[in-house]
Amino acid sequence: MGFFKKIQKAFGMLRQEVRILVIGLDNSGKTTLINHIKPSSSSTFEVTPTVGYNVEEFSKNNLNFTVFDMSGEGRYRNLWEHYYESVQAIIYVIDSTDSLRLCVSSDELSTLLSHPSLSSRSLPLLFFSNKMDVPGALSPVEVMKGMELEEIKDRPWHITASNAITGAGVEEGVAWLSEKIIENQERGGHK
Ligand SMILES: Nc1nc2c(ncn2[C@@H]2O[C@H](COP(=O)(O)OP(=O)(O)O)[C@@H](O)[C@H]2O)c(=O)[nH]1
Ligand SMILES: [Mg+2]
Repeated sequence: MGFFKKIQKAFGMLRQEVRILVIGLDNSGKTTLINHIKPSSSSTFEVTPTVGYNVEEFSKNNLNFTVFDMSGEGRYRNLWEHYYESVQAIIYVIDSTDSLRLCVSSDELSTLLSHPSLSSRSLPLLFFSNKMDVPGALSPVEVMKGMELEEIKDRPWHITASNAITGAGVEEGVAWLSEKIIENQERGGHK
């Protein structure tokens, strides 16, 4: 079974549309990851209206993925904030070889989670500690510490190492996420 089919099967219990936001700093591996997840037949929509702002989207049946680059400057933040209300889960991609920008990524995460549309909802958060194949990459535990993920106590989160090029780790992460989305919808999605 193809990966996308498996995702759809995992989400098959849901009648509602599922929107997943894929976010993280530029160069973390989001586009590569999403290209790995999406079925080859799906229509993809990509716009790059201006340098520093990039959005990609694909949907098939009732599964929708939206990908944003965080510029680290917040200049374009208002362009994606309106998506927050309609998402059921967030995939946060971290370049585990980029230890220099780990604190930037951590700050962006804090800003994201304190947004009014997200702070009152217990959306599951999946972290990919990506580029695990690169020698010298931080381990998921090191990324977890650097990102201060243990401070997140009010929503389910999970971190897993991934290689977005081969897809290693992606399936495990998405399986965890689909389970949490289903649990959340059964509870009504509130804290
Ligand atoms: N070695 C390795 N390279 C990766 C991995 N994921 C992404 N890349 C590379 O990192 C660069 C940035 O990836 P991209 O998906 O464009 O990042 P985005 O800016 O977050 O969309 C590209 O050259 C990718 O080929 C990975 O898991 N391992
Ligand atoms: Mg990209």
